[in-house]
Formats: sequence, structure tokens, C-alpha cells
Amino acid sequence: MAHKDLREFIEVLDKTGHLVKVKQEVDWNLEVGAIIRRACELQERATLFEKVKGTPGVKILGGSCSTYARMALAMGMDADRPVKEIVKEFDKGIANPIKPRLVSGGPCKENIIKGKDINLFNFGAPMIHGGDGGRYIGTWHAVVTRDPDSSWVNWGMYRQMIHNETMMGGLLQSHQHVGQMLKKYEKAGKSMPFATVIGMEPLCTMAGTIPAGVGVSEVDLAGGLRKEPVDLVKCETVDLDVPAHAEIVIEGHVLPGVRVDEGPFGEYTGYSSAPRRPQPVYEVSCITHRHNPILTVSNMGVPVDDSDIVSTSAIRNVAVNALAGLPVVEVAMPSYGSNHLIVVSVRRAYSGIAQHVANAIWGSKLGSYTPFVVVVDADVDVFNLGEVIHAIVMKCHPVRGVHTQPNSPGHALIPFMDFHERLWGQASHLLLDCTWPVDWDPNIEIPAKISFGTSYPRELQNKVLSNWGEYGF
Ligand SMILES: Cc1cc2nc3c(=O)[nH]c(=O)nc-3n(C[C@H](O)[C@H](O)[C@H](O)COP(=O)(O)O)c2cc1C
Ligand SMILES: [Mn+2]
Repeated sequence: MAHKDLREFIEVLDKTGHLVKVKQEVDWNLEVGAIIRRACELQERATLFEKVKGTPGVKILGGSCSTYARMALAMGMDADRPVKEIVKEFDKGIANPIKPRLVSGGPCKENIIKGKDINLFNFGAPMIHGGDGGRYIGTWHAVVTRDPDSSWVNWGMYRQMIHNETMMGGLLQSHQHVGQMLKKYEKAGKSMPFATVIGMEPLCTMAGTIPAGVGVSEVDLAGGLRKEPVDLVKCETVDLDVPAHAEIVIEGHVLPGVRVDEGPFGEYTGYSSAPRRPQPVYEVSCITHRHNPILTVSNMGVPVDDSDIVSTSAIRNVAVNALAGLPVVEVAMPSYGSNHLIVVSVRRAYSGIAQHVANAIWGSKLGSYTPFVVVVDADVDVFNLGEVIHAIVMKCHPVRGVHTQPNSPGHALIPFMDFHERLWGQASHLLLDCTWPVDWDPNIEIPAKISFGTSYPRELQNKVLSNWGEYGF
């Protein structure tokens, strides 16, 4: 069964040895960020900061899902499950969406703040990295918006920087659903209602990272992941619903046509790759929160952090669906590829299968996200980075196996694109075809693979396996 709220998940992390509770006072100004960052880079435990300078009563939870073990725990699995099982369990949840349930109240309404009492600085929002353009309150959360022309409600994780007590700014890119919705509101000269939800039960937060199709409400996917509906309550000042169990809910409107400088921000790529730029503005009309609220924070940078674990699982799910019908065996997104690399194994099928796979991925919404596709034969375990590297350097012909696609969609944060290309979201794509050509004769032209599993008779393999301990291993 899914956790009822973030606090129940924190208890599980604590009981299973996946949490560090920091009792001493820490500074929101870089100290919290530095601790979370180092913990991510060491693949250490999640961190609960119990005392944050200047904001008594507020706690910060950092790096809650920056290991596969904690992602497994979030899904109610044992922490030691292999990555392959964890991401497939994630797929299963998304394949069985469950609609949310409207309830009349919940803990997120314990405090209701309106008017001149609104102050975004009251929640310990950290200055996360040196060089960031401001304090970010939205780094592990969901932004809820409604399509003006339909009943489609989108949940997406889009970073939010505090401008002042009642205003935030964010990177609302036009290839993302929030950007598409905002365009419609602005065209009609209207402001766009939003609700930022922070400190949710972890599967709800994960749902906000899924690049699901147009018209898909991610709250239904959260229900699928939870195997039970999400309980929602009505917002106070906008016509949107939010999870009743949330720690903090920030309501308001994105103002039409208004742009204020936001960023820069240390990003999931491991770089601060986009300059401070004019971005849309969220004007806050109400904040509701639980007593002693917990602010969830991610600290994106070089791998491995929450984005490398959760976003890659979400993007992988979209890739699996985009590849339905092709002779695909397995799909993986290595965490060290930070959303930019998909590895697909295929059955030896027909000429051009690698291009077919890459085109299916780039033809989906992932065309903007994932510039690198590696296609390997079925004998390669795509979840084993060592095997993937071996396949690249032994089977990918440096001329015939490399396929580049210029003038492809990208986005503002891709470090290897030049400044102009980042500004306009113009990227290029690369396919590495690491499959043996189908017209190579397996008996003459395809080299025999040398390994324990391929170079010895089956009976001998079985004998060695059953005597393994007796040999002294
Ligand atoms: C921590 C974190 C922060 C993110 N911030 C942004 C952001 O500021 N802007 C953006 O376009 N995408 C951002 N993303 C990626 C989106 O959440 C992701 O692409 C999601 O699928 C978008 O939802 P949508 O398809 O409903 O637009 C972020 C992801 C993570 C994990
Ligand atoms: Mn969406």
C-alpha cells in the first residue's frame, strides 16, 4: 500500500536506515544545498534538516529519492531490488491509472494564509548552489494547471524561484505542457491559475516528472503508481484541486504577458547552462500548509541525484511506450546519462532497426529531451553500463554505425548546444548502432563472442557452476 503522506515515507526511510536527521541548525544560504549535494554525489542517505536558520518549525527534506533504493521504498518495494525490477514496477503503475477522489478537507488546510500575511520566504527555501539567481522554493514538487479548453489537468515539476514575498518565477518552456497551456491563456489575455504542491507522498511527486501525452492528467498516473486514488481538496483562491496530505500548497495566477528575470540555476545536466532570462511570473494569492511544514528539496547537479533516478525512470516509461510494436527486448536509461541517453536492445530483425528505434524515440515527446540513443543486440544487458560500453567500442563502426540528425528539437539547458541554439531549443541527435548488420552471415562474418556463457558447452558450464564453491571460490 502507498504511503499516506510524506511523513509516513520519512518514517520508512528512518526505520530502514535511509535517513540522516540533522539536529543542529543549518543555514538555508548554501549550507543546506552543499550538504544535499555531497550526499547525492556519495549516494548517501536522504537528509532531514530539523532546524533551519530563521524559520523555526520548518523542516527540509533533501534528496529523498536520489537512490534507486529509496525509489523502491517509495513504491513499497524492498530497497535492494535491482533497477530493472524497480523501473518495470513503475511502468506497471503508469499502465493502470486511477482517477483521484475529491474529499472535503485534509491536513494541508491546517494553516490558511492570505493577503499581507503571505510570505514565500517563511518556508526555508534554500539558496541551493553558488551562482543561483535566487532562493528556489520549487525543486521537488508539482505545479498544477488546467487546460483552458478542456478538463485536462496537468501536473509538472517546473523549478520556481522566489522573486519577493508574493511572487515566484520559473522556466516555463514552450515544449512543456505548462508552457503550452500558458500560451493559450495569454492568447486570450487571461491569467493562468496555478497551484504549487510541495511535500507530497513521493509517488505523487514522481508523477509530476512524467512527460505523459497531451490530455493525460498526471494525477491519474500518481493514482496508478499508488494503486489507490489520490485524495484531493479544493484550493482556496483558484479552481484547482490539490492533494489533501500535502505539506505546503501555494496558489495563485501566472500573469499574462509579464516576464521578470529568473535564474540562472544549477541544473540536472550538472551545469548551470542557461543565463538569467525574462520568464513568466507566478503571483501568489494564498498559501496553505500543515503545522510544522516540511519543504522537499532536490539539488540537481552532476550525477547521481533525484532527477537522475526519477526523471530517467519517467522518461524511460515514455520511451517504452513509444517503442511498442518494434522488436525491442529491453530499454534502459542509465542514471549517469541524466535524461540524455537511452539504451535499447533489439532482436536481430531487419536492416535499419536501429534507425527505426531512434526515430520512434525522437518522434515522441522525447525528441526534445534525449539526444543520445544507443541500440544494441539482445545479448547485451542494457542495465549494465559496462556491457553497454563494451558493445559501443566493439560493435559500433565509427563511420557506418554513427548517425547524426541535425536540426532536431532540444531545450534551453542542453550544455553542448551553442548559446543561440539553447535560446531557441535547437539540438542535434546521435544514434550509435551497436548491432551486427543483419546481412552479416553468423557463421562467417559475425565474430564469435568470448564469454563464460558463449564459449563453453552447456554441460561444462553446469558442472562449473555446481562445483563453484568446491573449487574454492
Ligand atoms: C527537479 C526537477 C526540476 C525540473 N524543472 C523544470 C523546469 O523548470 N522547466 C521544465 O520545463 N522542466 C523541468 N523539469 C522537467 C519536467 O518536470 C518534465 O519534463 C515533466 O515531464 C514535464 O511535464 P509535462 O510533460 O507535463 O510538461 C524538471 C524536472 C525535475 C526532476
Ligand atoms: Mn503533462
